[in-house]
Amino acid sequence: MRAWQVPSVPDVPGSAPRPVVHDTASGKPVDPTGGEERAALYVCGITPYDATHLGHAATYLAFDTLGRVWRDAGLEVEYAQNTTDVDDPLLERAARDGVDWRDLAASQIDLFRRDMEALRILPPDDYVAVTDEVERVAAAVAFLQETGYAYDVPTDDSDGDDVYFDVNRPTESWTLGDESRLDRETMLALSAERGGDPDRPGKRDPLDPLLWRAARDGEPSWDTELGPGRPGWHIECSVIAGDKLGLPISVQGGGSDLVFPHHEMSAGHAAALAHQPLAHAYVHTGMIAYQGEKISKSLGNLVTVRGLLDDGADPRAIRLALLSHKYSDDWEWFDTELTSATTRLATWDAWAAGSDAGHADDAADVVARVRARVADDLDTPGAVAAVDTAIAGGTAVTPELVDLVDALLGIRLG
Ligand code: 5CA
Ligand code: ZN
Repeated sequence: MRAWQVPSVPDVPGSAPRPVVHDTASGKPVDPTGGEERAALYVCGITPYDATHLGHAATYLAFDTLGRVWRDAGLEVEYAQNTTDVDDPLLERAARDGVDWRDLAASQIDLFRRDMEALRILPPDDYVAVTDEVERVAAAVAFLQETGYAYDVPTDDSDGDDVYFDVNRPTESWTLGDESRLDRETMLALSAERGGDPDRPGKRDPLDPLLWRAARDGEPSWDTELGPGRPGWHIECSVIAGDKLGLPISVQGGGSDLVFPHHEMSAGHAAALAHQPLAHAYVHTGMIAYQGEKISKSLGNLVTVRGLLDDGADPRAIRLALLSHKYSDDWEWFDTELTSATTRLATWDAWAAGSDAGHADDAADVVARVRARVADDLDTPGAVAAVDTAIAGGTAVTPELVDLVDALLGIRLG
């Protein structure tokens, strides 16, 4: 599927150090490329049933930053992202609003593309709709059935059986809890909250996740080797990541609400399919709140990128506001975030437009400091502070500094 327009990224002489990022699975900072010259990134994409909110924007911006730092460090980056264009929340919203689920998904994906372009987020090389991968997912589920990792659960409202993953069947590269480091009680609670069905009768373990849902009346389905039905959630990301990037990938990314069950189960599926870990590192962004609660399509407390742009916000200021927070922190958006970012941006723009009244030989130090900050677990607040300090200290602007701010922070000054 078409992704979105690639923003220009200037080449800056020299290079960033190879970045380390915090890996949820090990709890440690790691170089997820394992020292290779290629980095493979998979980021979980949107479920397209409502507008891009600031939480989404912050998450995709964090991985955009990782891509930029990898490039600046001289690595070849391959990036894939899915869009969950068939799933319960999308179908429920389409039914509520009396629209075709396909039209709803197409319109929201279009909006998302426009928002990503406005924010100058690097697009994935492969932007993959789950509805284009159903055959591949069905083949993977059939393979898991043959190899004993999947089993059927009878239904009373369909002609076919649903298929579940057996979390207790051992693999060499995954055991339940490996990637999330959570205890069973927490896993049960999160599973119920986030799309799982621990109370479904007939499962071997309440935590076993759905791999394939047999066709129901009024629900979309595809005729496949498993019979008519549609993919479960976690398997889509394992299959797409493996198919587009090859396993193990460097980073499996998304918001912290995906740690369990989504990334845990995606890793389990990948291990059962390929006898490989899904990823060298599982990197998670914090949750952004608004009016005291996590911003969420289902809660409806949305601050959307589109809304801010329509109110006249400079997209660079939205970017700068988000970059002023550490990607892994949970934080709350206040309307003042945008006013302070707009003020900061005006200072940066004026500096970029100024004549060299300061000492130009400081510029190389600033370049090195900004590079070091972003390479250290994407410390963008540190990088922003380094630019602030340089300006306050009278560092003269150079074309190289302007290019660096553009290359690493995605903000074109002047
Ligand atoms: N389609 C699935 C992933 S396969 C999904 O979670 N879609 S989503 O539309 O609900 O979320 C898209 C991305 O935005 C996910 O990485 C999610 O973790 C992240 N996200 C959602 N809400 C927030 C928030 N309030 N703050 C930060 N990130 C968020
Ligand atoms: Zn996903």
